[in-house]
Amino acid sequence: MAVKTFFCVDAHTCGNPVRLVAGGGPVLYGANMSEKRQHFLKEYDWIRKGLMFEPRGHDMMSGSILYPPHNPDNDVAVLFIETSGCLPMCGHGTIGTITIAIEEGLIQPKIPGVVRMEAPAGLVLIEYKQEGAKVTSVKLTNVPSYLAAENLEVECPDLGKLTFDVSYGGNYYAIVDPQANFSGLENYAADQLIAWSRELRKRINEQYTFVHPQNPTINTCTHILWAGKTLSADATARNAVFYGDKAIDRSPCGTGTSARMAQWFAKGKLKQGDEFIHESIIGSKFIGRVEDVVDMAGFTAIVPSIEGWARVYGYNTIKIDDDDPYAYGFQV
Ligand code: PYC
Repeated sequence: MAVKTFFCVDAHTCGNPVRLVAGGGPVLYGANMSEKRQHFLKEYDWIRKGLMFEPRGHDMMSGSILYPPHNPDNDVAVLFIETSGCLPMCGHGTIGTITIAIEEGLIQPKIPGVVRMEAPAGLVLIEYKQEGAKVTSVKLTNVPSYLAAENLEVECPDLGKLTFDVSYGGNYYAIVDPQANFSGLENYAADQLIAWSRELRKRINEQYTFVHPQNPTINTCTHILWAGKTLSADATARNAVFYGDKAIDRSPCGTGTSARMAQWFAKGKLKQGDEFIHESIIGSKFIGRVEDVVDMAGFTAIVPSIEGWARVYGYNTIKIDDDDPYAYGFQV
């Protein structure tokens, strides 16, 4: 019988959970975070399942584990763990992780106010603001993001044929804009969007292939972004992002916002320097901006930044005991 103990700090980013594993994470091998992510998935996925799924977690749970950077110029390397697996990049996870790590003294950045963070998807540059001990905002400059495909079609249960674009912002997103068979996210129940998303994602990945031009381990459309009308006048757009099997992001979704900005940029609806205020299903907001435009292996990509906030709310020492029939979680 084995019992493993994890020391976690729990927070939320604009409403979506972030559980940072500050103690008990495994030693991983690899020359960078992408290789370490593969090692974790092969040997230690039980940790993710035990900490993310019920009964210790829930459908929306997501978190991270900190590692030393591989390049001494950087401050930290991060593995993201979620109900959906280990994402190459997670925006709300980054904002929460950096807030926790700074407030709890888990990292000491070389330059105060700046963190160079290695994610499996690549290097992410972060600027954060502090008032006393509290981190009040985190702005991350994400990996290059690009529109991968336009005007694809898929048959959706109940709704019929939908047209969608696929865009990359650290993960691949199928973006469903309002159209004849879909009148906007505000007109449907979240449970209904979730049920359709599960089926759509399956069908999209059966019908189409998406492979990151520089990292072939990123090769699936994992998220569905449903678009709709904004709640507040100052928001540019609103989304409901589906991830995992049953989750709709409560935050405006950092990688989803990056993917959507790349889509808008490619369609001429945003230009370099423009701000893009993205609203979540609960009305929380991220401020996005097109910082730069670069060539990424032959694709025109934007370098997006995302700014948001997180609040730390608790300390959680969690045991995973082999003897517990639900040690590795369950899903209903
Ligand atoms: O903020 O990038 C994000 C994210 C991905 C899945 C949930 N949140």
